Formats: sequence, C-alpha cells, structure tokens
Amino acid sequence: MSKCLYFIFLLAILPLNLRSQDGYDLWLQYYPIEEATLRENYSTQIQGLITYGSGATLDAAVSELEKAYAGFFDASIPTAISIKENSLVLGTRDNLPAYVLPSLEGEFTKINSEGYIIKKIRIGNTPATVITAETEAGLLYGTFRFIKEMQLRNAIDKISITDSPKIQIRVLNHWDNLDRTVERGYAGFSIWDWHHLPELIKPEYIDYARANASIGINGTVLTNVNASSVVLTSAYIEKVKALADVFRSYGIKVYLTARFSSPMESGDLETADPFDPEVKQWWKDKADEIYAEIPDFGGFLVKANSEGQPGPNNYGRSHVDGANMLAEAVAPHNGIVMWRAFVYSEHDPDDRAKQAYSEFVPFDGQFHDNVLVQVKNGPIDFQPREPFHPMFGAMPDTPLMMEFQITQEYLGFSSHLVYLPKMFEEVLDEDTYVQGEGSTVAKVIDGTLSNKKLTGIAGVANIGTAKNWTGHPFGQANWYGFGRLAWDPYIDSEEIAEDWLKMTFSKDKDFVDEVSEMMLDSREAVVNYMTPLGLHHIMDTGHHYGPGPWVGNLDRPEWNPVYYHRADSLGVGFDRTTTGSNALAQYAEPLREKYNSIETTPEQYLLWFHHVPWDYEMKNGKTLWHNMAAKYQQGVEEVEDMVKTWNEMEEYVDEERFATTQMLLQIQLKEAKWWRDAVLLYFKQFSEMELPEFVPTPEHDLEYYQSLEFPYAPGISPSWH
Ligand code: BDP
Repeated sequence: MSKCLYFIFLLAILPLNLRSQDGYDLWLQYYPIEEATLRENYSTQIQGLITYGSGATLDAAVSELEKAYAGFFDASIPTAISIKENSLVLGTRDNLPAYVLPSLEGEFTKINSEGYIIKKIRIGNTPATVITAETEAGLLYGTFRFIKEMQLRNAIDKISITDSPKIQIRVLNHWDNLDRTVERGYAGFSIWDWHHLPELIKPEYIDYARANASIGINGTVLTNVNASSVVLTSAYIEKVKALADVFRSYGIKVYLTARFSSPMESGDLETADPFDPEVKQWWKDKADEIYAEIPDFGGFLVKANSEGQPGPNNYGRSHVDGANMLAEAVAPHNGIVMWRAFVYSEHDPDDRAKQAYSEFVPFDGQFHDNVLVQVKNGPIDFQPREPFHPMFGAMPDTPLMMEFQITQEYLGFSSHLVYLPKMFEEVLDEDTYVQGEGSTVAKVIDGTLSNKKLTGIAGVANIGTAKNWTGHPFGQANWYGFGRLAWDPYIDSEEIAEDWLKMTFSKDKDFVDEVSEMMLDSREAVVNYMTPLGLHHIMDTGHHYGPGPWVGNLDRPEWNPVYYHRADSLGVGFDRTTTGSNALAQYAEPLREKYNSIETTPEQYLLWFHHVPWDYEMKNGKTLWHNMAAKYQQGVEEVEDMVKTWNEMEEYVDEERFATTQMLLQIQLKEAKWWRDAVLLYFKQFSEMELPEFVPTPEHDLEYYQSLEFPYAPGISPSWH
C-alpha cells in the first residue's frame, strides 16, 4: 500500500473523535452515532421533520438539525408535509396546528418566553416528538437541547423536557478594540473584522452565534469597556448593523459600550454633562439613529469614572445622573443600560474593596427601570478567589447584574487550564444573608430575592481569532460553562464539565471521570499556587502576568501589590475588620461577626480580612508561614497531578488537542513553580523563617524573579498606553 493510501486507510478506521482537529467546532461536534441500537433508535424517532411557521430563527433551528442529522447519520434529515408516525414537529405555540396543543396541556405554564418544551406526545394515535416554545428563540434553544440529548447519547423515545432561562440578559462582554486588539485577550485578535464590515460576513460570525445560542447566550457587547466613541459614528453603526443582522437569527442582540464623552468626541459639543439639554438630545438622537438601523439593538454598557474613563463625575454629577440620562435615550426603543459599578479612585484613601459599595449603595432605588448595575463577582478585581461583592444583596431596589471574567487575566491567561465554572458556582452559592439564611448571590442575580423584573449576567469573553477560539483547548469549557450558568445559576459545575467533555472530546466514562475531576480541581490548584489563604492582587504590574508581590512604586497606591498584602515583620494580610478598614461592615450578619475574628474566618479568606502574624497557629497546629508554604507547594503538586492525568488520556483524544494540552500543562507547571518560588522568597524576607523542607529549594534567588520583564505579554490594549 502506498503511503498515501495507508494514511487514508488509517483515517477511515480511526474513530472520528481521534482524528486530528483544531478545535474550531467547539462543543457542536456531531460525530456519527456508532452504537448500532442507538442509531437505529434515533433514526426511528426522527421519521420526518415538519415545521410550522417561518422566519430566520426557525430557519437557523432547522439548519442546525440538518447539520446534526447529517453528522450523526451521514444522511439528509427526512422531512414530512404532515404529521405522521414519529415525526419531529417544530413550531412555536402560535404556529402549531390547534390539534397538537391538547397533548401539550399544562406544559406551557412551566416555561417563560425563552423557554422550551420537548416532548414525545400522541396526536390522536400518532406518536410524535414536538419541540415548541412561546418564541422562536425558545424554539432554537429547544432544538439545540434536543441535539445535545443525542450528542450525549441519551434516550429520546420518551423525551419530556421543559426548561427556561432563569436570568434574562445573558451577555458576553468583548473587551475588543476597533483596531482588533483585545484588552486582556489571550486568544489572538478580535473576531470582529471592522475594516471589512459591513460587506464581508465571515463564517466565524455565524459559528460564534451558533455556539452562543446553543448555550442560551442572548446578547453580545461588541466593544471594550474602555470605549472608543468612534463606534458610535454612522460608518461604524453600519458595521454593527451587519453583525446584528447575523446574530438576530440566533436570538442574540448586540450592545455597544458608550464612551461618556462621545458627544464631544464623535459629536461636536463642548461638554458631556448629563444635565445639559444638548447632551441629552445628542444621546437621544444617537439612540434614534442606532435603532433606525438596528431595531432590536440591546443598549449600552458603560464604564464611567473608573480608571481614567470619563463620566458624570467630571461634571459634578452622579452615576445615577449619568445612567438615567442614557436610559432615557434608549427607553423609547426598549433598550437597557448596563452601568458598571467597577469604580475606585486613587484620591480616595479608603480601602479599595469598599469604594464601589460606598459610592453606589446610597443610590439604591434611584436608577431608572431599564438600568442594570453591573457588579464584578468580588470587591477587587477578578482575582483567583475573592469573597462575593458586598453590593450583592445591598441594593434591593436596584437590579444588579453579575460580571464574571471568562478571559483568564489573573488566572494564567490562556496558558493555564483552570475550569472557571467551579469558581462561578462558588460565588453564586455564597450566602449574603441579607434577607436571612439562603439569600444567595444566585437569588440576587436571578431576581427572586427582591422580586426584580430585569435580571442579567455578563461574562468577559475569552474569544479571539485563535483557530480554536479560546487559545487553550480547555478555555472553551469556560465559555460553555458561563453560558450554562447564565441560563441556570443553580446547576452543578460538575455536570457542566461532564457535558462539555462528552461533546468536545470523548464520551468514554474513564476519560470523563478522570478529566472532569482534573477540571474541577484545577480551580483550587490555581488559587494555591498563586494566591492561597486570601492573598490577592500580588501579580506583576500592567500585563498582570506572573508574580509581583514586591511591586510598590506605582503612582496609584491601590495598584501596588504591597497595598494588598501589607507584609511586614509582624505578619501579612489586609485588616478589613473593625480594627482595620472595616470593609466587613458592608456585609450582613452573621458574616460580619464571623469574619471579624481570625478564629472563625474560613482559611480561604484569612488574609483577605486579617493581618495575621507569621507564627500564628492555624487550625492544623502549624504556623501561618508553614501553611502558606504548604499551600504553594500543594498548588504545584496539583498541577503535577494534572500533568499525570492528562498524560494517560492519549487514547481518548485526537493528537492535536492532546499534544497542545500536554505542552500547555508543562507551561502551567513551570509557572506554578515560578509563583511558588518567587512569592515565598519574597515573603520570607518578612517572616524571617526558613522554608519548610517539603518545599524544594527555589531555582533562582529573589532578585532574579524581580528582574523578569515581559514587554510583549499579550492582552495589554492601547487604552493602557
Ligand atoms: C481590570 C483590567 C482592565 C479593565 C478593568 C475593567 O485589568 O484591563 O479595563 O478591569 O474591568 O481587571 O474595567
């Protein structure tokens, strides 16, 4: 056999999931169903597809079914013109024939406007599977769910599923600049090819929309929160419209970031004062202009008076004044404003962790109905672990939306395998106690705690032009998992990991068991090798890559790592109790009391809330210093375990993704050691205690680690220059 023929032969016998692939297809891979009985069973259940209604979203659903069917069965999906035995029936409630509805009695009461029903019913004597919903978007979600059931190889002959999203606005935030750099982006450049828009519609746009729709994401903020007013010019609105036209079929609305000074920059006004009638009019006109092109435009996301961005404070006005002015401009078009609470000032001597709360909580109840205040999960900034942001629960009369960061700015960029849904889940499950026990963050976000009409959740995207979208093959799991938790903030991150692995790599039980465990453990590993025991913000400056606890020379005090760890000869950690900044006062009881004492503070938050003596005896009877060293060492060992686990997975994974992940894990291991050695050597100067013998002697001295520079580390956008 010639070499070439041999290769073709090899390809033909290799199960599809083992064929080399670049990861572009994400979790939407529709491999042939090889299990004979299942194949037979599924095809019996899908005798003829019949659709009721018309529209681009229904077309998108049908096209996805066609794609999936072709992948599963290597054949075209059979169609029907009337319902017959085992038809697959697709239509919204309004479009289904009246004689189908009695069999769905009661089901529609279980879903909301974006929910779906998938049910095997009998219409007269004819069995059929119906996918239905109140809206076309619901229908599309139901279709993806139906396909997923087959991807997971679940039985569909008695299928009966109803599901609805628990949060309304489920958006990605792209920190993408118009020059296609991505702030804190580690997966290449922006996928928005502004220069060629509106004419060139890339297949990636459609696949991006499919991927999002498959997990229920219904909005995308196209531009960086450090915004350019250029996107609000007419030429760019045309480009945005082209993207909106693609995404609309997939139930996805577009949003833009609004630079507060735009009336002066893309308009010719002399002020951006929100009380100025001309400014108000400018924004109204701008909104009208956008909505004339994009009737379902979602609205604006605004970063104002934060890290140098302009805002209402420049004119002596408040965040409420600014947000409400924009809200009035988009309200006639049913648009919303997502106003970020990520504010802190170098002129405020108070603990940075307290500032957003201090600034926003007094405004509770004053924002217009179409404003959501967007709050990061923790009070500082997307650290590997933070306690939940005390604003959650503290503004019962204001809709608060969650902002998670999917891109791993502080968690190893796209070089480290860190499964974020585990972290998202931890935050969502935290009890704020604001209305007694059980007042979880999830209940604040989904609006059930204070009966909110408008609810939302945002994830800062980790998507770029990398062939596999996210750089690290496992970065896809974080995009996927964000979507799943946005849809339902109560699902288990383990279930999400398993679903993702099965759809992305292999359904083999041994593989799924081992690798899902590795993913779930990866979150604690990164905390251990970067910032254990409540340490935070000790990364290097600017690019935020690698350790930098020694940095203390930046102009803004609260940008210096030394501001956060406060290490001295007595101890380490930030005293946020009543004897310190009293940030604790922003939490409800019993948290306040519990965290006020070192003894009752969970060790994972110890140095977040306390300045602790180096020789303080911890629960295990060993000193703080010993425990800190042990955590760093444990983090490294956990990555060693990840390496071992992955090395055993070769038989289940295609060569390309196997090798890429393997090499990236080596980087992660090297960097975990780097973090351990650099941070411990640095703190050792203060503790004046020896490293416990279980920590290997660092490869270099502290000066070496301090001398490292990374001038071209990715993710720094021009907005920081
Ligand atoms: C920080 C990032 C910075 C963002 C900022 C924000 O370092 O690039 O602009 O958050 O969220 O984490 O506005």
